[in-house]
Amino acid sequence: MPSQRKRNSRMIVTSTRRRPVRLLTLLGLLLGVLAPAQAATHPGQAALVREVARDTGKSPVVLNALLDGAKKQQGILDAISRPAEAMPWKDYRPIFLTEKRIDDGIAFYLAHRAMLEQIGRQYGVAPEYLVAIVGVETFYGRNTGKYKVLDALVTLGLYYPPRAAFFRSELKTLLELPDNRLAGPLDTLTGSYAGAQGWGQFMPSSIRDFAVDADGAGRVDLQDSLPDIFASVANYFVQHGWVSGGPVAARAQPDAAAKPITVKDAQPQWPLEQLEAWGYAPLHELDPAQPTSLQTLDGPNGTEYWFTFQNFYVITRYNRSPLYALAVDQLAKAIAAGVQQADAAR
Ligand SMILES: [Ca+2]
Repeated sequence: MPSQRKRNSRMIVTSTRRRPVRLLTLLGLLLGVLAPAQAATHPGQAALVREVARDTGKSPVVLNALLDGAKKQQGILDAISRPAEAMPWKDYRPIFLTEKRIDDGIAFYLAHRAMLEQIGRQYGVAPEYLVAIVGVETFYGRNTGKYKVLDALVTLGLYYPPRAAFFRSELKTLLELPDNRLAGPLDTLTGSYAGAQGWGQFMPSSIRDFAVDADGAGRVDLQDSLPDIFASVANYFVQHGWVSGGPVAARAQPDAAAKPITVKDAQPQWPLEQLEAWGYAPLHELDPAQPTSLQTLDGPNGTEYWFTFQNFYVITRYNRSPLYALAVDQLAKAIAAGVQQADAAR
């Protein structure tokens, strides 16, 4: 078989030519040091290295070595080119609102309660929302991503024209981050195919702008430090306008003559009483002056209408999808209810 012959010949080559190969590698490294521009492995690498070196004073040799070690991965290009899932709420909700995800969230909350509630008080964000975010993003840290972050951002920033501006900027930010803002050496970091890292799936610019060293160890570690992970999510919320104690979403009941409403994003744009005047009634008492928006979703038992508020909008700053924000809200409420039940049973 051809493949067998190929394997045999490769074995011979590697065993007899080991030394010359190493010498060549050494020579290559030496040439790389003498002429870093010629060492560029990726299109646009030389310009990127020049910019990062200029803006940070980092060594072009070190930057080139990092980028030379990064690989363009076809799997990453395939993953990002898949059509966005335009999934109805009735199919989206069951993915995240599973018994296991709720139970694990309750157990996680109870196991780390003091830390979570301390961070919740400090930032003014109810801790169940912090737990729900990492529950939806990574199943409480279990699936933080298997791709090398450097590969992901090199692939999308240098080989994917449709979103190159965004991902090249994230790649540049990654290279510019001080070592103590990262969970480990840059070439060892793993994350999603889009280069998001840690339990909360932070992009490099979010690490730069919103990540917090909450445990005081002198390093931001969104992979292994629970205080850093939860304080960083809380800080992200606060910096995007989270209202402490404010509502997120509440079911709305339309009357037969309710005015149809479509919104372009989840930003609250009417006082609740305006939506009431248009035929949407809250199921529970709510502040009629509360700035509100409305989501119309395709639920398991027909159309669902939801009043959404400022904090819902903040969750859509984490992920644009209103379905995501509603799933986080419902998971958070289920976790909070479970914790209350556990308390009552004691
Ligand atoms: Ca830390």
